[in-house]
Amino acid sequence: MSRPLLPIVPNSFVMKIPSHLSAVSAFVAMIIVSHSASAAIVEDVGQRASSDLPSFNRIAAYATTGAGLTGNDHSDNPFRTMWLSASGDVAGTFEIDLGAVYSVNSLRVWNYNEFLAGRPDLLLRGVAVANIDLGLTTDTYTTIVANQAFNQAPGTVSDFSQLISFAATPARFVRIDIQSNFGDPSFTGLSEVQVDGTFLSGQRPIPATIAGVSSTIADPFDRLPEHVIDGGGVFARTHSIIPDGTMWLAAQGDIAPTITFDLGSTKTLSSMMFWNYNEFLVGRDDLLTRGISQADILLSDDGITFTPFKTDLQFAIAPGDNTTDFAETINMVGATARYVQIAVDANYGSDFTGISEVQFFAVPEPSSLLLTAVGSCATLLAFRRRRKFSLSAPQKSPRCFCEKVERS
Ligand SMILES: [Ca+2]
Ligand SMILES: [Ca+2]
Ligand SMILES: [Ca+2]
Repeated sequence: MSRPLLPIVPNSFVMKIPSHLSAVSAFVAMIIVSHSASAAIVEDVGQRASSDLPSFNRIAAYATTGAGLTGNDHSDNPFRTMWLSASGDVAGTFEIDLGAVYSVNSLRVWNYNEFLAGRPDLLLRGVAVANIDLGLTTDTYTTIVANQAFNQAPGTVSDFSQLISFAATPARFVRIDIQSNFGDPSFTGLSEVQVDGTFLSGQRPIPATIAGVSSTIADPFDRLPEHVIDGGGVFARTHSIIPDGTMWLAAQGDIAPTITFDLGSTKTLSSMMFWNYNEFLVGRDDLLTRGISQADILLSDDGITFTPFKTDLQFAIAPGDNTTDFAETINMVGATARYVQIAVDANYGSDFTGISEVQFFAVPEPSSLLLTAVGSCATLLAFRRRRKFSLSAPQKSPRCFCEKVERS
């Protein structure tokens, strides 16, 4: 619901804006005030860890999707609620992909909180010291907080969260670079991490919920349809190969299932991003044939009556690794609806069918476009004016909506 905010104009720029631009800067200032930058928890983030413990249902996704949280109290049962490293990876990394650039100003961390009677040593698996790194890309991490001390979890169901604040920094990626745990020789884990920030730029998916599915495989599998919209398994346009906690799988035999998404209210869409079913086990390439080969997309305003929007769309089989960008972009221009349904025609040959992740993107609101344009133009004009006085050689400047905005 929150609006995209203006790009931050550094103080040095604002100070040097020539007087004839004062009207523009005043307008920008007014907008900044009227849309005051209230930071909020970034929802549905992607994540990855240097290793996971899927055989014990302790994967990175369970530490960012809210699993185990009731309000701010976190469960003391790690089953499907916490992340734990593989054995031996005691000083690894835990990374979060915000999906867009935010001005990030704090993390809220719930340390590893596994409780068993007579086993207080399990709490030694918590992160003791870590660097907090931020980056616009995963190649440009900068350490924002070095050697941050983490609080050990109490082993009780309670709010034991720790707020780690720092100077607001533009970033898409957050890395907890673990230096040590509290002494466990084999494992390190976390219960939950939330990132607080203010949206700056990029494409954010529309928050969605699941309105319905034709079927879902039952326990002991955790392949609920929610895992295709909660960011579980997504990282920089790749997706995890671990299905439980990150993918949806329909029940055996329901090879042409339907899954229906609720966008909360009627939205004018621009695109849909789709990651096919990506489960991989050595010697089991057949698991990838659970992916969708062909499907229709239908739209509805009431969730009852659906109208075909795309028919017989083709989808690629997933790569079965967690390093390939295999996101497929479907053009949704012309679609205005609250509900979107994927109705599968066929999969790649399995008696199961599933999906890893789906994201929907809206056409930006006109007001947002204007705000972005005005903000960009103010920055650019200030920059151009400064260069006019400071640089001898004229250079081409990128064009934007400046002319239109100046006239309006
Ligand atoms: Ca959790
Ligand atoms: Ca997923
Ligand atoms: Ca069809």
